Amino acid sequence: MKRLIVFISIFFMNYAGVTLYAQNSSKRVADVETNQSKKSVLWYNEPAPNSGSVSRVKSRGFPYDEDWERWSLPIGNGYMGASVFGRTDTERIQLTEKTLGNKGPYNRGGLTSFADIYLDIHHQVPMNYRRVLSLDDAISTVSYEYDGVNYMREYFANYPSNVIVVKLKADKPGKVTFLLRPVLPYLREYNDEKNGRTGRVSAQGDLITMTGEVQFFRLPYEAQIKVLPSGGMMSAFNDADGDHGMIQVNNADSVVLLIAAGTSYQLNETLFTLAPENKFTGNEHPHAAVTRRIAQAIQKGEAALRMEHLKDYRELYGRVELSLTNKQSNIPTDRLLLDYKNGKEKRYLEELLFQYGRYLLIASSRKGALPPNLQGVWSQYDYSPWSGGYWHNINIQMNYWPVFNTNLAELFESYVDYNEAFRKEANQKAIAYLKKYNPSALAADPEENGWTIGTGANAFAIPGPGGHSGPGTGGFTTKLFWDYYDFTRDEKILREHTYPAILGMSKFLSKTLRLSPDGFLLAEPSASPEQRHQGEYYQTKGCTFDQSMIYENHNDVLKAAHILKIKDPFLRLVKEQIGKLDAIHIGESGQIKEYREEKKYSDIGDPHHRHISHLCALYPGTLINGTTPEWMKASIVTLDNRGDKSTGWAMAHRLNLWARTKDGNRAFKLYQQLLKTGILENLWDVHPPFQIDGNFGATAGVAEMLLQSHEGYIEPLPALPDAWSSGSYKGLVARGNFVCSVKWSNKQITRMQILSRSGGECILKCNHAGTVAVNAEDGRKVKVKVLGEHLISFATKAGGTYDIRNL
Ligand code: FUC
Repeated sequence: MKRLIVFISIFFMNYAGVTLYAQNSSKRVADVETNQSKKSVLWYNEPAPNSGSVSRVKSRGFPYDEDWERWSLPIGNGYMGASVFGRTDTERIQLTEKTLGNKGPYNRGGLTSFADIYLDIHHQVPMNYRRVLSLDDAISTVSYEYDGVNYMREYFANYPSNVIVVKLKADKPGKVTFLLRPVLPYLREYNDEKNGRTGRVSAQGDLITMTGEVQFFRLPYEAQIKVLPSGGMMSAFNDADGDHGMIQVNNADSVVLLIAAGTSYQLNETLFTLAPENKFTGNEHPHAAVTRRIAQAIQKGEAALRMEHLKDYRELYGRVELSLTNKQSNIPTDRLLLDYKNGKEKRYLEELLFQYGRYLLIASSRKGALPPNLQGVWSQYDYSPWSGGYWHNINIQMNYWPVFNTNLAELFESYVDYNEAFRKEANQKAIAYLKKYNPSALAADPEENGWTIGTGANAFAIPGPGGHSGPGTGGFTTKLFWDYYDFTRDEKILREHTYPAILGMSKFLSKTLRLSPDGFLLAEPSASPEQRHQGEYYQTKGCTFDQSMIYENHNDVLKAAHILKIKDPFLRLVKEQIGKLDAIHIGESGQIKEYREEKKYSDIGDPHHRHISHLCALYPGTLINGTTPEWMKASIVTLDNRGDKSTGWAMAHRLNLWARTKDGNRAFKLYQQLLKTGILENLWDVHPPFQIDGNFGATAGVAEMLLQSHEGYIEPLPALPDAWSSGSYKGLVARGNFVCSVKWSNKQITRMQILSRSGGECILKCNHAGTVAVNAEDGRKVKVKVLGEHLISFATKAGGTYDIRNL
């Protein structure tokens, strides 16, 4: 790693720099690109607007509050998220904790907002206002001048200590004065609808405690805010009922707030099997754990917490750099986006959105916490859209599409833990499904039926497949488990996580197939996610989505068994079945058919449906690839017919698909379209409403344009658009655990470096195999084998770095 860093410091000189928080004038600044040390920042010269009450607008039946969705800035540590509004009159920090659930929109539980933390500051017309979210540091700041004093606030979410830290300071002593006034939202008496929530806020000394219970799950929750002022006076107030505690701070030099929240939720397999009111019975009340976290944070102190946060965060975030321009735009992010929409494109914004996906993933996917849901770890709503769930017909998969290739593999552990916890219930779902649809295939030994998953899962319950999305949703999910191994090449991961997941899935999927009169094995019933025909969800036999996802999973099982040297008679069946899946068909329009019974494109279903599930075999699957040129051509016909216009995540899927066709300009068009039509001022992606999958899919898509490795070799710059004719990246990961850094100019690679983290043979696509030179870090020439006109290979040592020229 050290060696890589040395290389990078030569290679990417323009990244060195210092953190500065320029006090820009809130007056309109000229749009000048500077080439001072580039930072990745979102910034605004106004606080988030305040248009009054929340949830006035609806989108797809769900609340859509523009102030929150478009303008608040998110920080998070996997467990908790905070949306910061940056206001100077009354600041609002909206707090989400992933395990706080209520009845939700479907009576199956769902994410709900934890609290709103208000700070009454009463600074009405500030000067030189600026609020920033630094992606380099995962710190948000607010700074302004008021009445001759410069004020500054800093917000960060520390993962190792699981606390959110807010610091308020001024450049003159005794000037920090505010009322801390947290509010618990959506409180209701317990009632027959079971949507009650109790809660009280009490203040004592320097501590505010928010505690209560959610009726639906009888789920206790608690948050604490510790107030640590330097100088000044502080007093705690409570109303007559003792339900609305507040703390007034007067004339302090600076103040630190430490925020910790938790519930009695514990991720384990029994929670998925129990009735809502019993899921958390007997679990420890969160009071002790929250108190402990606050006590530990006090002991560490703000400066140490900040250092701990930076060390933890930068180690992950700093692994990847992308440079499409040397210049940093100096206009606020909302104007940058607006300009972009009006055709004034800035490469800087394209870089920023890419890195933002990585930022959001680090902020919402950490070991020990639940995986990122449809809103990541940020929801201000009573009932979050689609319950803030883990939708398995594309959304949760897309959340993790950038995790491996953008060098964040360990963030996937939070999904692994969740998936393994629901596996027992998922086995029950598999049994129920087979009993209903294919009883003769049901195995007597319950375990032999494997596991399955349907679309609308969340932190509290999982469904089986059926209805609008077929059993292939399981194979779609397990692709992540295969990639988890394929990118890390960690045999422990393969043995302990990947193989059990994909084997169990094959066991289930193998029993969903029936022999057709022409000798093929077809999933029955089968449904291409959410596609409708004549107003109804369309059900059939052997649609391309189901067949291809079964193929992918079966194929991965065979590869894994081979590596692990596993002999199991079941594998023979898997091999036999693969030969009869007959997944991909080309239709009369030259398209990849969505259904076997389809002739011309869109005989069946909505021609422009947002889901394009029959191309999951192209991405994230690999059944359609460069060695199947006819299918590739047909995929392009399908993509063209489906059209580029769609909702947030759906554009992101198209972006990845176009990248796989190696058409850089078309992929770029999708990226631009996503930026222009699917991105809000705070760079969150909208379906609408806000749905974070599109952010993650966009980041994955950019990585897929710059590096591919699914065809048995590493291909640097497989889909480079003309607009990115020169640039560089550092730290993207290829299958085989090769960390790749590339510099190019005029669309030609000038230099490539590969760190081999796991050793093994490195196969590389190049322009002229004969001219390629590879050197190890000690300068030694490495023997290169020419495998073809455009393919070379060389042996690598684990930990070795290789410099490649004349590609
Ligand atoms: C999938 C999509 C919907 C929505 C939901 C959360 O089912 O088809 O449009 O994004 O997930």
